[in-house]
Formats: sequence, C-alpha cells, structure tokens
Amino acid sequence: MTDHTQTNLVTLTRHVFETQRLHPDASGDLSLLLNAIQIGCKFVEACVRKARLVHLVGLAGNQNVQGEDQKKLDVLSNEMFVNALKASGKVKMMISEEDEDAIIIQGSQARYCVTFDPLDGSSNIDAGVNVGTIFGIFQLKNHTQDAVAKDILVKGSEIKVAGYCMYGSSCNIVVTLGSGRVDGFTLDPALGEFILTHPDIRVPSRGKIYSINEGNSLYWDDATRAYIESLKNGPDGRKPYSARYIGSMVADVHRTLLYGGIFAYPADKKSRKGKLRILYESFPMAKIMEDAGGKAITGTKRILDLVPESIHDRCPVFMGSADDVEDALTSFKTHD
Ligand code: AHM
Ligand code: MG
Repeated sequence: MTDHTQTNLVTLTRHVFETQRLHPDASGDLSLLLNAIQIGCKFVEACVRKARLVHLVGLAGNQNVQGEDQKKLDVLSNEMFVNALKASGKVKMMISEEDEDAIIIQGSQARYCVTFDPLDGSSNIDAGVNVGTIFGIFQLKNHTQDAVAKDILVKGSEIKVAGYCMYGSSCNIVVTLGSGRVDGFTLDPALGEFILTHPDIRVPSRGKIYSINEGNSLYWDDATRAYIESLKNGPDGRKPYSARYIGSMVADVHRTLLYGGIFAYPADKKSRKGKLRILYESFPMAKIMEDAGGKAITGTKRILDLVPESIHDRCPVFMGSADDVEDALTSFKTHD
C-alpha cells in the first residue's frame, strides 16, 4: 500500500499527462484511450477478486441460483473494455479476442484502433491463478472514411502504445507509451489509483529461467528441441536453467521482464503458427519487451516486422533477455 506520508505520487494518469506534455502537438486522444483502458482494468480487477464469491466463475450461459443468466468473466471483461473505449469517443475500430469480427464505430472521426485480449489466461481463473489484460493502440492511416478490418493488418512496428495489466497477488499495469521506456504501476486499492512502482523497467540481458509448455515437446521442431535441451544442460558452462510456466502469458511475460530469461510459445506439428494471437498478444508483448531492452522473435524473424494475414492470426513467440533470444535465433539458423 502507498506510504501515506508520501504526497508526490506518480499515478498512471499523471504519467500519461506528463508524457503527453512532452509532445506539444499531441491531441490528448491517447490519454483518453489510456484512461478508458485503466477503468476497464480496475473493473476487471474488482471482478477477478470477488469472482468466486459472486458466482462469476463458470461457463457463460449458466444460470445462478436466482435463475439469472451468469456472464463468464471474460464476456463481462470484454463488454467493459468495449463500452469504456467506445465512450472515450477516440476509437474507430476495436479488435478483441472475444469478438470474431472487428468492432467498427461507424461515422467515427477518431484515429485509433485498439486491440485487446480482455482476460488472457482465463482457463486459470477457477484456480485463482494470475490472469491479465493485454492491449495495443495503433494509429489508422485513413481516418476520414469508415474503417474496415483489413486497415489493421499492418506491421507490428506501427504499434504506438502497448501494455498489460496483471491480476495477481497485486494488480499491476505495465505500459510503454512509445518512447522506448517501459513503466510499471501497482494499484493502491485504498486510493483506487495505479501508482508508479517500477520506473523504467529494463529486462536483464541474460536470465536463468525458461518458460514454455514442455508438454508439447513431442510436437516441437528440431530447433526448439535443441535450444531447450541446451538450457537444461547448462549452456556454455553456465548452470542449467530453471523451468517456470504458469500458462498465463501475462504472468509468464511479467516474470521474464523482471527476472530475465526466455518465454516461448513455439510453432509445433499440431499448431503450425503457434497459439498466440499476433494483434493483441504477440505485438503488444513484443513491443514492451523491445522497449525494455529485450528481444522478441518467431524463431527466425522479429515479431514486430510481421504483418498479420487476418485479425486473429497467430505467430510463434520467443521473447525475453536479448542474449537468450539470440541463442534461440542461432538454434533456428543452425537447424534451418
Ligand atoms: P487464451 O487467450 O485462450 O487465454 O490463451 C492464451 C494463453 C496464454 O495466456 C498462455 O501463454 C497460453 O495460452 C498457454 O497455453 P497452453 O495451455 O497451451 O500452454
Ligand atoms: Mg489470450
């Protein structure tokens, strides 16, 4: 909890406004979008905390004891983000993991598309394991006409703002506003504000932890298998790496960002493009990792150089400490 003798608090809102002031020509639109996202995150955090108590866990379509329809937490979270973003008046298109089609605001003169996964890792929720929200903000090239879904099929390096919120033992937002700096904020429940607790996060250049679903190893390609084997055998005379895998991308990436090492969801014989979705999982996390001094690749290519073929397209992911990701890249070059 915030030290209440400390009166010069840097809240997320203050940080966003201070960053905006560094750009005198900024319209303030991004600040309004981030405000909407922040409200969405506070709402989801409150729901996640009380999910078991108010019967929010379980499947959508169920009825509670009063015979009322229950909404699954990811449905509720999605509605919250869509409504908050719409109400900001600054979004022209939204791409959500929960919606098959792009959500287009007809007649909007806004310039931005927000991509998000409202509740990532939701299969973990019933066990009280960390879940998260992932988001990216892109500026659309053509904002005078109504948007169409293909307007967002752009290179990852076009992403302006990227972030995630982790609902864990504390609630943390980590965000890059595009200037190559990543900051982390912790929700003070008493104030209802995100307070800057992790300024200018830099991922260590090398780590000691690898994070991958090893249950899929039967289906891995030779490059992935050789690389993970090398970590277990103590690469280059170093100690063998430790394995950590939560199965919630936000939590696995958060730990990788703070402690270093590598997080991977590779392509395999079952999932030729891996599992993670480019627009609202891989791109925002790759942007954060790079801005914090790390790297993010598919195995062979930089993730932020990809252009998705469809709004829910997927890509393989290896991200984390620069030296660790370089080693993965070398394995892919060797096993080409
Ligand atoms: P989801 O968007 O359906 O929650 O799936 C994405 C999640 C990621 O958070 C996590 O990295 C991955 O799925 C785990 O998948 P697996 O259970 O196959 O290891
Ligand atoms: Mg997801």
